[in-house]
Formats: sequence, structure tokens, C-alpha cells
Amino acid sequence: MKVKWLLDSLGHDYRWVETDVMAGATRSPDFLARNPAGQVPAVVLDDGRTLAQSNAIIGFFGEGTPWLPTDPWARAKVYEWLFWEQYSHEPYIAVARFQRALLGKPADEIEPRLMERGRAALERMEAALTAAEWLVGDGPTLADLALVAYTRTAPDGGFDLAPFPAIRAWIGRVEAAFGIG
Ligand SMILES: N[C@@H](CCC(=O)N[C@@H](CS)C(=O)NCC(=O)O)C(=O)O
Repeated sequence: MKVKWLLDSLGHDYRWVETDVMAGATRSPDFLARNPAGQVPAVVLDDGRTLAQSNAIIGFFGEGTPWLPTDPWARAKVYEWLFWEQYSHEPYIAVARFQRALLGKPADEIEPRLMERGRAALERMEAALTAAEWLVGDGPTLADLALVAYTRTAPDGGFDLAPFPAIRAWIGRVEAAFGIG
């Protein structure tokens, strides 16, 4: 969805190919020929080149926009959040959501570590967003776009956002900035 929101906000023309992960569509020979990692999202450019990994894709399309700063320090801070999202946020918050909402696992079958680490990620974000309105600098960046994706759906994985008022207010700001419905 990060990719879709960015392309929509930038007014890019694209064709969305629905890919049924649960039915194994990302493991078909055709898909693997495009992305040997066997994962969505993956984009195929007009010239046939393929790019995978959500944060690489938004980095590519975000180039030249205000959402990817040119200042080396600000840009590095954006990447700091993007890498953190992949290693310390998504593996807990998105995985708990996948298990609860898509596999239908009951709460007591979710590994406690997922919930502990997911809450720790939310606590880190709450502290950052209590100190500042945006994750990097004084306006929205790809860091906010990348982090809002699974943060806004964290309740689907059993994470209560009530104790995180700064995150809740930030979600509204990011949705407004990127036109996320
Ligand atoms: N780090 C990757 C994660 C991509 C990923 O895990 N995609 C999952 C769906 S959310 C997938 O395609 N799984 C299919 C599979 O592994 O066969 C990203 O941010 O793009």
C-alpha cells in the first residue's frame, strides 16, 4: 500500500496487478522470474526492469520529491527509519496482524515476543512523535509513509493504540499529507 499511496499522490499512471499471496501466486514461475524473492510488492517499469522491496520502491519513486530530502543528513535520517521499519517494526506488528487477521489465530496463540517487540516499536515511535510532528524534519517524508502503513493497522494484530496519542494524531497527519483514505 505504501507504493500505491505514493504513486497515487504523485499522479503516476500504473496498472495494479492483484497477486494472491495466500494462494501462492508469488511463487509461480512467472512471478519468480520477475522477483526471485517471491514477494510483493514488486513493480515492473515500462522498460521491463523490476524493483522489489517496498522501501526501495518508494525510494525510487520518491526521488526528486520533497518527501525524500536532498540534504545528506536528513536523507540518512529517512533511511534510518526505513531500515528500522524493516527490522524492528514490520517483523512484529505486521506479522502479528497477518497471524490474527489473515490466518485467524486467536490472541493466546500469538507468540508473546511478537507483542512485546511490537509494543516496544510503538513506544519508540510515540517518544519520537511526542517530541516532533514528523519523523524527520518539519514535514512529511518517506519515513512517515513507510511507518504509517503497518502502524495504522496495528490494532488488527491486537495492538491497542489508545496509550499512544502522539501516534494516533500523527497517523491523521500522514494520511492527510499523502491522501490516504
Ligand atoms: N520486506 C519486504 C516484505 C515483503 C513481504 O513480506 N511480502 C509478503 C506479503 S506482505 C509476500 O509477498 N509473501 C509471499 C511469499 O513469501 O510467498 C517489503 O517491505 O517489501
